[in-house]
Amino acid sequence: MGLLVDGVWRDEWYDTESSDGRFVRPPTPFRDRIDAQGRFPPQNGRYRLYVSWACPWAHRTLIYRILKGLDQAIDVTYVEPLMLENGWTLNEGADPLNGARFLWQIYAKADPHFTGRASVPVLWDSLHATIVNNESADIIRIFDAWPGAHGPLLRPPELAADIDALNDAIYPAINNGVYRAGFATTQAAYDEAYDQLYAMLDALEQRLSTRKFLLGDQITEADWRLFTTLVRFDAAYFGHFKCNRDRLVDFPELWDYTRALYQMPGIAGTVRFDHIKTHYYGSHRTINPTGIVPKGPQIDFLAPTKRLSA
Ligand SMILES: N[C@@H](CCC(=O)N[C@@H](CS)C(=O)NCC(=O)O)C(=O)O
Repeated sequence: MGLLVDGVWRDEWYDTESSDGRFVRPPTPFRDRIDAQGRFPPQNGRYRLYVSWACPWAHRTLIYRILKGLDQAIDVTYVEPLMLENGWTLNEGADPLNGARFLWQIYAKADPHFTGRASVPVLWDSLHATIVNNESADIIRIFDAWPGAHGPLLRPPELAADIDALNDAIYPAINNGVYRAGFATTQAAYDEAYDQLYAMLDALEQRLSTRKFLLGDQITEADWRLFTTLVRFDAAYFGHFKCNRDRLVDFPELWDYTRALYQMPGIAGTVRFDHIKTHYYGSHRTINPTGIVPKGPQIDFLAPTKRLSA
């Protein structure tokens, strides 16, 4: 794990000393939009995603690529699951476009003086040889609005305010909350993250007792953003990040809900538990120095769900 400083790679773990042991996720630097009138117009075949199967943020973009029918329009390069001293790495041949062997090379190509973390996902423009956007929250909206994209809008205008409010509550407590627990380096920082995480999971368990999905019968952006964290919960966060008051499977509604989303067409193919477990348990050597990857748990995401049977 490391970062680029003025275009040069440095192997460094996250700094939590300056924040009382709290993990603070750095802001995302490339935030351009795809816009018919702008520098980056929508064009099939022009843009490429760099993603990890393991990463919950990158996973959002893989889900949208499938749901929106963009698998022919947007190519994908997958990084290897382990992220060690060189950061995310790529196998030979994995990146026919740029021939990168490390993800940081993509960032340095976009900006030879780049300072910051080389994270996934990346949406790359092959025409200008640069990064359009590396923020998953933006990339999924780019895909949602892509001309000719399949399916209903996942953030329709009439639900946008409700979706945003849910995202704003779920991101710090759950999506980033599991990382805040796992990467904490003081007891107080861990305790705070753990309490907020389970308070929000309890609230959502309650909410889902009267709703099929977060906003009712319709699946929206808020559901997919929550899903990528929930689907990893028992395989990675419960053990590796010490989020261990309850497993996902101990919450009847959340577990049924996660299975229903998993069973939507095309979604199971975006979930790779081998990458997820190898990445988390193998990469974070400050948390798991041996790098041993647990064999379990055995979870049946294909078990029937009441949400899809009615
Ligand atoms: N805000 C970003 C966060 C992406 C992110 O943190 N990705 C992680 C993998 S799960 C990463 O690549 N980390 C590398 C690093 O921090 O050096 C997004 O949602 O797209």
